[in-house]
Amino acid sequence: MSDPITPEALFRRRREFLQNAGLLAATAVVTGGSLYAVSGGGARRRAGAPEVAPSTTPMPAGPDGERLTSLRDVTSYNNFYEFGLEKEDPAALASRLTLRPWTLSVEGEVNEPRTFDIDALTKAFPLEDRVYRFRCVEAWSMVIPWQGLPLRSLLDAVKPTSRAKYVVFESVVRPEELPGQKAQLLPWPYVEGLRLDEAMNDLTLLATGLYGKPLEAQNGAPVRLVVPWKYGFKSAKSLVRIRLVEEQPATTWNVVAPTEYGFFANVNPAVDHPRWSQATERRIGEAGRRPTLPFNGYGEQVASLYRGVDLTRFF
Ligand SMILES: Nc1nc2c(c(=O)[nH]1)N[C@H]1C(S)=C(S)[C@@H](COP(=O)(O)O)O[C@H]1N2
Ligand SMILES: [Mo]
Repeated sequence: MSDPITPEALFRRRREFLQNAGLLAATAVVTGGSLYAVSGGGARRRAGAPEVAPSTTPMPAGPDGERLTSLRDVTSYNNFYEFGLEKEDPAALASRLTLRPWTLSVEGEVNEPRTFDIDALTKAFPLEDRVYRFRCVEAWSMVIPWQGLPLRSLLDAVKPTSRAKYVVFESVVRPEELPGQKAQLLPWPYVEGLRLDEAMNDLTLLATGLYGKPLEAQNGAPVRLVVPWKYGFKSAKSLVRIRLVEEQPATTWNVVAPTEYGFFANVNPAVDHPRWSQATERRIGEAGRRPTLPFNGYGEQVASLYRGVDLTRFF
């Protein structure tokens, strides 16, 4: 922990250096009620993209001063059923997934459908740093420093039609590389979905990296969704297709067990899962439990999306 040469320490030092040198273009992001500077360290800004003033706020440890979860825990305690059911399966088998070439198509109710090569995608859009809490429905949580592009930038680029109401996310299907697909642990592909306004919210991220490095396969390389106010299963990994549609899509866990996993899946301490109380959570790397926050602490940014919705019924 006190060893300064951890990946985390290097990451933080690089950030501080860039920060002090005024090299970080920063975007202000409100996390958990406090205003933090979330800066674009190492980001490639597209020529002609608007410049954002450098931040004067120091890089936070995490939302509300919470400690970042160690890189080791983030990359070795995973849910990714394509690789198997155990938390250590994804890291152990990650090297089986071929990450290049990789394309992500964006199609359906859009005026300009496109297929992006993954390396072109990360060059075409400015990448941002976002430190988010991540809460699994199994009642464990982490704090993860992601890099990625706001999903909204990508959706704006393909120009949704007026019929687009939902966004569908499809993970890769490759049974030869993914033992959990060969074993048919779930119906494949893993599919998730958001309402268009949820997808367009500023918090919704297409992550391509964490801790300043490209994603490892176990975290959903080369590109995965991150929706920090929803349970982790909404954040589909290793995406190959994004589709805009008119109707609410069938999504993996909601189809497998509809009474346990809702379509919305907003983090909600007041609505328990049949097997896990959602009132508290175990922060990985910490002793004891901490209270779970409504919308995982992001209510200020997202509660208005659900005005008039009975969140007990639409869990
Ligand atoms: N394709 C795919 N995406 C997935 C999953 C999965 O099994 N397959 N598991 C989900 C669940 S339940 C969680 S908690 C998060 C875990 O992300 P992490 O391992 O990067 O922390 O990924 C989500 N995305
Ligand atoms: Mo999860």
